[in-house]
Amino acid sequence: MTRLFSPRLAGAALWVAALSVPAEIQVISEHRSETDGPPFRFSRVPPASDRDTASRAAFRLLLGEPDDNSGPLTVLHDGRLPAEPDEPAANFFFAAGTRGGLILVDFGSPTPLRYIATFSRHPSTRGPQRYELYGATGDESGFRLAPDETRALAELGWKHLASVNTRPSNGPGGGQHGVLITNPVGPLGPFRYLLFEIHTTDPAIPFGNTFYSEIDAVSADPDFVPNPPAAPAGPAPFTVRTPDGRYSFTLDLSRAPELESWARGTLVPVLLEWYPRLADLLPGQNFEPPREVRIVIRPGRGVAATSGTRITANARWIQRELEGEAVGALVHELVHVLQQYGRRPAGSAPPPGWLVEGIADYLRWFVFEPERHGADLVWLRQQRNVQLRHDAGYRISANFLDWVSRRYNRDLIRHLNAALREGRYEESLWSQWTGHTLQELADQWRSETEKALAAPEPPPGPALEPR
Ligand SMILES: [Ca+2]
Ligand SMILES: [Zn+2]
Repeated sequence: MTRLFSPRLAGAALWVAALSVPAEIQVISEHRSETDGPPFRFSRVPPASDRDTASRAAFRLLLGEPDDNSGPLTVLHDGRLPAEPDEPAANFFFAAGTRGGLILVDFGSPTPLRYIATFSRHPSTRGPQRYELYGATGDESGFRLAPDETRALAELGWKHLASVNTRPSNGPGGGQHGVLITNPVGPLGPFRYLLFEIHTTDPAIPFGNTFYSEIDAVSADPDFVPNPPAAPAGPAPFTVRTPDGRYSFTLDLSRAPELESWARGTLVPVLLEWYPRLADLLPGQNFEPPREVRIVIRPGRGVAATSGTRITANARWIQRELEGEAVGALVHELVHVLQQYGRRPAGSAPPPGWLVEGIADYLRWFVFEPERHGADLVWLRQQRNVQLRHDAGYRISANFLDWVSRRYNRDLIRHLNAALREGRYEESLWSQWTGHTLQELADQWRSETEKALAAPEPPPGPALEPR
């Protein structure tokens, strides 16, 4: 665990702050739960703005370690709020297990402010906000931008403006939080700098670092000319629909313009053909497949991830895999959009991860692109020391699911998916579907596959596994 604030620093900052808070400053906070209707509709905190002073300010991280899944600092002043209750990339947040950090906002010159507002959204403990806010012109005597371990911010010329803590007395505080900091008798500042000393909302838990969605600072100057940052250089997001109008896909390549022609020429036809087909393969009682899917391709880490109906993919990885795995990886994510196992009844057991990923890889490697041999015997032969564990996940579990489907029940995936989505999956169902326990199936599959792998490689010819 990284320690960001020495007790002396934090303590001194709070103590000095308590004496110097201007009595006029008001802090208003509002909290909406995800069941309160449209998100971020606060009664006193104004809506987020992309035409405020902060939208063109420079944001800098002075201290703290962002989480691997966090969006960049720019999400804090793009005027956008997350569309999903849990959308890591649309928020900025510090790494799990760390204690927050310091974010500097620089307006370039001293600016009087009508108000400052902060917004956050998370389904659980990372929803509430807890921070100390400071302002400075930069001309204070002894002014220092960044604090050190021995001197409190107030000793470095920073003026404490507000203490914010929106953590409710009961419950984790999931939902949306909005905070308004204002001075009813006049402007705040003028300040050139704002400094957010951000704390975890609960040092006792690893997941206490708030998902911050937006920071607004609105000028008090009636002549302030909003000058929002130039639109991203890349193409504007575009939407395509299946011919029947039933499903739509919005592709955001604004940060990966080099992939636009691949997306339009290669990816889109696959989405339009395969999403409806996969939806038909994963039906359920009273189940409506999501009709609107958003795909964001931007430089990032890893491969791709799905949250609700939003897929995020790493542009750098896609670029390397244009001829390889790029399309298949997105088909795998489409399966996650259709699984919607989050909709199972509250209180039911979470679906085993090996099945979630095994089904996605089964549909990808055995249904969408069997000709690539990415999870079958051809692939297994190329692996060294592969462990034939049915619950290993991804391709190995996909291989197991394919084997059981062909051997015992062509409707296996359909049954499995429905049970997982409806929250009634249990191991005994395997006997019902196949006449064998899961353990028996796993043993049979392993010994048959081992035998096949030990046999001499068949001569190249027609598909090894006709389907
Ligand atoms: Ca934002
Ligand atoms: Zn997956």
